[in-house]
Amino acid sequence: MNSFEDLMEDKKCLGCGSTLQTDDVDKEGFVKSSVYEKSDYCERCFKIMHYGEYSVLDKKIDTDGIIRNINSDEYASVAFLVDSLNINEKIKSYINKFNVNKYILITKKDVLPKSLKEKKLIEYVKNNIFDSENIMCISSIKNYNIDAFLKRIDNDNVRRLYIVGFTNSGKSTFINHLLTSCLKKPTITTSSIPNTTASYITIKLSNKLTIVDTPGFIDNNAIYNFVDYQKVVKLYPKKEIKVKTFQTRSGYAIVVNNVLRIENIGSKSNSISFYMNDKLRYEKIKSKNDKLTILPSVNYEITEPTDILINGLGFVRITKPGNIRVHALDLKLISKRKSMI
Ligand SMILES: Nc1nc2c(ncn2[C@@H]2O[C@H](COP(=O)(O)OP(=O)(O)OP(=O)(O)O)[C@@H](O)[C@H]2O)c(=O)[nH]1
Ligand SMILES: [Mg+2]
Repeated sequence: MNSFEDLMEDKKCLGCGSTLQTDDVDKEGFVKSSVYEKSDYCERCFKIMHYGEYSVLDKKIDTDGIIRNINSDEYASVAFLVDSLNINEKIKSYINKFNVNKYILITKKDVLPKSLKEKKLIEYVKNNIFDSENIMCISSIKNYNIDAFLKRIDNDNVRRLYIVGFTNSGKSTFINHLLTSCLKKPTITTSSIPNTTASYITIKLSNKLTIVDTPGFIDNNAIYNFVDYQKVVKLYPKKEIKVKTFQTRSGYAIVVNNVLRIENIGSKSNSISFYMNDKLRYEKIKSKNDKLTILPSVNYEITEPTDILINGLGFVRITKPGNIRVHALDLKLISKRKSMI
């Protein structure tokens, strides 16, 4: 028979997968001993769910360990979730580390403007990140393509599907949606702060299919490393983006909140389109106005339509050849790619 301690070790938080414990308030899985017996959730999950009070888990996610575990599971398939506003080359090296059957799900399609066609996204991922026929766009919130994906994995006889990807890519929201569609209660904690899921959460979705939620990989170059978490929550779009396009003559700049300044330093006018939260404050100013010039900057020579990515916020499309200067909170946030549009 198990001792009381053994039983205590076995009880897991339904929201984040941590083992519930009553000893250390600063460690994952903490609940007060008075409520341990009746708690299904740790205090952190409870506060996120009921009060919108966020605290970030102080835990280093063992990415290599997760990948190793999955690769050594002979029944494993992987769905690698990629946030549609944050498709960058870094993802490629992570996907390549999995040597099991793989699917790429481009998430949060509902936040993309309708003008950005799904075909373009899939083509971009296929040509630049992972050359496969197993790439789909989904939206958990709008129930888009979820049934089609379930049908696909059923046809492929997938038995254990690990949901992996960077933090905030929408893994737990996706699983909650699967639970709802199977008439089960959506139990997993979700939030737009990093590291919401702390450990594996295994859910038997049907007799044939088990789903495993995993802690998201941390990207040291993403916006949540540079802005406090309460602000991160506000920066990310919640609804379909209305693209903000500015015809910008040479000697003008666009400033977005206190985060980003994009300046036309070329000789000709350019068209600058923001694929990010349209509720942020966008201001067109003359270059001589020094707003945000205190932030570090990088110059880009644009020779073809280009997207400048601001990791975790979205991207800015520069349409015409020219020269652009970008000031940002940190230059690690910034990268560029050939425009996917
Ligand atoms: N608009 C929209 N938002 C989504 C969708 N899926 C997830 N989100 C939001 O994205 C944020 C992150 O979602 P989570 O499901 O917690 O992400 P995760 O990948 O499980 O994150 P970690 O557990 O930290 O690895 C939350 O604010 C969700 O509401 C979607 O389909 N559409
Ligand atoms: Mg999660």
